[in-house]
Amino acid sequence: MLRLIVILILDYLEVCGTRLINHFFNQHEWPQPKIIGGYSTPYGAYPWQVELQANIGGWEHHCGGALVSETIALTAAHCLKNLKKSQLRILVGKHNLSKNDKHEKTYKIQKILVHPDFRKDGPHSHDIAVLKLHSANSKGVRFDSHVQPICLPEYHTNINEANWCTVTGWGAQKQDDMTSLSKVLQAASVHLIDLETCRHDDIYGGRHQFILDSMLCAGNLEGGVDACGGDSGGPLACQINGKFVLTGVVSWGDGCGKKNRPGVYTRVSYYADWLKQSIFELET
Ligand code: 4AZ
Repeated sequence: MLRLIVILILDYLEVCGTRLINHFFNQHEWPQPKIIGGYSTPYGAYPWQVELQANIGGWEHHCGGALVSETIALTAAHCLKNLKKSQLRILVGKHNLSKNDKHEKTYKIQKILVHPDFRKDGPHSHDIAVLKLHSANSKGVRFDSHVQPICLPEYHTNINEANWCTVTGWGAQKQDDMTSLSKVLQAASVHLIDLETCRHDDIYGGRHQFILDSMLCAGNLEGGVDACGGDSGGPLACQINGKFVLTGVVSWGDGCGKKNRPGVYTRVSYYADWLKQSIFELET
């Protein structure tokens, strides 16, 4: 009953970046080789996580994404490469890929906006896209205890205020085995790495893709904790002023979990204006 009241209040206030199911990392727990160096999550602890499936001779896991409103999800532009919108669908409330989850719902995609500069400044640049979900009732996704939107940052949001961030996905658990998808949603706690450090010669300096200001590096320079294939498009969520904010979108990296090769994410705050405009355009 109390839970129902909280949901009704959250729905009414359109609060983003909150959750009813908590997930605290126990640093002493033996790390399992998941996401890379992550943990299995409790169902509903990342209620903004969506699964993007592609139909390539049958529906299958393709990428992650993040729900930001009743009708809009964000993902990485590279996840949409060579696919028509009829070959894509979004699942919300997903937890275990080999089961029917209690709160899961599937949506077709009505419209896609890929960032106009995608790949303009290198192979992995401006890797962001906005998806409008198609639903029979025009209201879109119904939020519940296991399905909630994440907040978007403003251009000026100081993401360095976040003391910890979490990347989530069903992606590969071993970097040399891209087929080792996880059944249950995984989460790993990662540090934000400043651009200057990430551009060092022994990290991503002097490589084929320059680290742009529109990118964000996160992980562990020692290696061992990272996103990997199949996590792409999924959220890097940071807690800022008590709310989870979509700080990064899983984009690329040299392998997964390697020393001095952190994960590279699309820096969502950099796109705040484009996102506002695109979401407005798609919602109206
Ligand atoms: C990929 O192939 C991919 N370690 C995603 C994330 C990272 C590397 C590769 C970051 O989708």
